Amino acid sequence: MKKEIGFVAVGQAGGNIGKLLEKTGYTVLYINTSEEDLRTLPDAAHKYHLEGGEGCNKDRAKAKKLLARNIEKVIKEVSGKVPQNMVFTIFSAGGGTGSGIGPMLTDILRQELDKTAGAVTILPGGDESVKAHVNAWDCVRELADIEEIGACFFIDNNTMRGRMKLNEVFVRLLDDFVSIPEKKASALGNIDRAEIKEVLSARGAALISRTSRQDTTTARVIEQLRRGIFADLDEVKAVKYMAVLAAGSQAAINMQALQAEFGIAYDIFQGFEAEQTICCLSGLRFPFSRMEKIKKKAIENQKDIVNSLNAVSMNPMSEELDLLAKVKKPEKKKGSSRDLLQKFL
Ligand SMILES: Nc1nc2c(ncn2[C@@H]2O[C@H](COP(=O)(O)OP(=O)(O)OP(=O)(O)O)[C@@H](O)[C@H]2O)c(=O)[nH]1
Ligand SMILES: [Mg+2]
Repeated sequence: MKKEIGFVAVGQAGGNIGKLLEKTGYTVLYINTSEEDLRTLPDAAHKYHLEGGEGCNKDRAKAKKLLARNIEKVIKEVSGKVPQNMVFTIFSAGGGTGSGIGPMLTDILRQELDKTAGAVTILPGGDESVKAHVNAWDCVRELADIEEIGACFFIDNNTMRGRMKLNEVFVRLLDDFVSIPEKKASALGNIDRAEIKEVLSARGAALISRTSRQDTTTARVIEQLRRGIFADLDEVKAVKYMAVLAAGSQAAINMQALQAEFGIAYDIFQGFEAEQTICCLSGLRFPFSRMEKIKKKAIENQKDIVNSLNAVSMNPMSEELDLLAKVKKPEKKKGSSRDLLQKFL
């Protein structure tokens, strides 16, 4: 199953997560505007530097222009290096390169290359800059506008302290879910490859949780889905698929209770007798409530920022200090050099 999903990692955060996925056995193409960022990936099999780029210092527009300039080469690169039909882009929403290019590229993968394209995006932590929040809002707005997008994982930097730790937790969760068909089969029921693909193809947000066998109760699974590494779910309940591989029999997880919590699913896939419980919900609403908080954080500082920028661009030193303006100047007499000579002689 690992061979059936490819990744295009854009920007620094994308690269950090891509690196872990590649180590786990997935195909990853890294794209960046910064050669320095790409140099932090010495073991990467496929890297592409956008010509003319030297990093985008959180400037999304700059990143978009660079993608536009290189688009033919990028499409060729993706078709050559990432042959998988199902592809996920990975990028942070708060930076410049990944945030600017990520949504555009996801749409292009879908439309130009006819791939099933989902996204893994990272939301900024509350202690990050106003610019990071503004970028995140713009990025997710663009992502939510893509009609035929697949599953989108919103990793939230607010949920855990260490970013690298967050990356590791995410990669393990995704790999656990994708590897379900390779696990020991149960006579009670299994989740197959087609079902995994269907779950990951659903438009909307997605969540994955893992619960140990001894901890497996419906309440605990709900808690882990809600308090994991992903952005808080939207207040409006909506879900398309629920895939639950349970550590136990049919009685281990109460699907009625799960649906009462998250909404009625269009379809449910279940497997049993696993070593641990792995649950994935997809086709959820985008985390619009969380995005409203991001917008609030950006706007609450708007007045101060506009004032600062104005304060710097204004020049209050309007008057000229012509101290000697009132000193009487001697009248200039005009005379010929011959008259002057006469005077001094
Ligand atoms: N979880 C996580 N977040 C990260 C990581 N690296 C950066 N971030 C977050 O990503 C945002 C910064 O984006 P980067 O990915 O560094 O930016 P970029 O895409 O390289 O864009 P520019 O450098 O601005 O051109 C901030 O919100 C960081 O907190 C990472 O490895 N893991
Ligand atoms: Mg960067």
